[in-house]
Amino acid sequence: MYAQMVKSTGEGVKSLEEMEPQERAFQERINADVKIEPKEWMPEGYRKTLIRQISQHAHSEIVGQLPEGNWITRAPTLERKMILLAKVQDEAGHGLYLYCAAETLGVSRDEMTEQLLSGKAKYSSIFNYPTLTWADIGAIGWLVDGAAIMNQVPLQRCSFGPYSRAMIRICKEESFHQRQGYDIMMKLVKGTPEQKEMAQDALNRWWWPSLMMFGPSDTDSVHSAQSMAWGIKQNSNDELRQKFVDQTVPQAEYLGLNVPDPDLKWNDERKSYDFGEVDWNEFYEVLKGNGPCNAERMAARRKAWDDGAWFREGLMAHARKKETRKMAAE
Ligand code: BYC
Repeated sequence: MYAQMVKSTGEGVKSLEEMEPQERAFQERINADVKIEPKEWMPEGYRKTLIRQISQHAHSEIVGQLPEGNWITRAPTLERKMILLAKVQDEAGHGLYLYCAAETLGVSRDEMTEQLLSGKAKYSSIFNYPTLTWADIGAIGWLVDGAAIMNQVPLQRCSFGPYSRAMIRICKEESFHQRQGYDIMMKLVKGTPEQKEMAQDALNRWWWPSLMMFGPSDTDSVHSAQSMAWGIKQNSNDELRQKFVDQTVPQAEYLGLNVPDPDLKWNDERKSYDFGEVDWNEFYEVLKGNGPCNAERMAARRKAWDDGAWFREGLMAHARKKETRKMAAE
């Protein structure tokens, strides 16, 4: 597949013949499924693309703690509270592995944070929506983690070693998260009519934003062709969105809930669902910072960064002291 992509000179992707010898050798290693490690030579564009994607992925994990964290104190039972706490903690862990993977490419964690706080780096659009009821925690686990897994399983085969290895562990944890979300939805649909209504309302609000997580349509995706040629992405945004719809619609049917899309219809010829058009205007508005919670999320991250200043200074002072003692002892 990569070889084909690389041969196609469409969409600005260079063919093997057009490459300088060093770049061609690099591309041939990718085509042969050899992992690229941090200290090896790589084209500057490959490095930049990875820093952009991995850091944005890391920011998403960190910002993603906020909508769910909102329900930790209000989870309906002690067991649900413990599970939610553990899940939110897992997201923090994912953010840390991903920041470490990006650091191997020569960018510091402080620089990445600065890019997030200045608005230069994005994070997933999905986390700019509010969590209004407990059912939203179920819908996030089921749909948001479900979409994340669909996107991230192929990233385990990413050509860059540290990202690929981080994704293996992350995917294991995400599948547990997805099941806990579905479990909350199962409980609600089997509960009172009000609880079932709450589950339906959460599906209504989270369905379309979950489809937006896969990014713009293939015709509008600026990075896909090159990222696929480099083996960073294995599938296009539309391919993964379709797979997600095909996997999730039967799960909604099993729950007895209606997917809020009047155009959703099984296509027997394609053995796949046809579905309605995503509201791309809403997607781009959220990306521009105009979603329901963008300002709140950024304010929370800025506050966390400012409140943590004394701790970062303490750590640095401790490291300097240890270094001085070590040098004195030598
Ligand atoms: N939100 O050319 P395209 C999770 C941006 S799950 C915001 O297709 P690419 C979690 C894109 O960055 C979520 N921005 O780009 C789950 C680009 O802008 P820049 C995180 C988006 O990179 C549960 C522009 O639109 N997952 O963490 O080839 C609990 C053009 O797009 C979005 C990942 O990040 C969006 N939805 O493809 C807790 C997975 N979509 O950068 C946490 C890794 C697109 O040029 N990332 N944009 O300014 C990817 O797989 C890819 O980066 C994407 C986009 C599929 C997201």
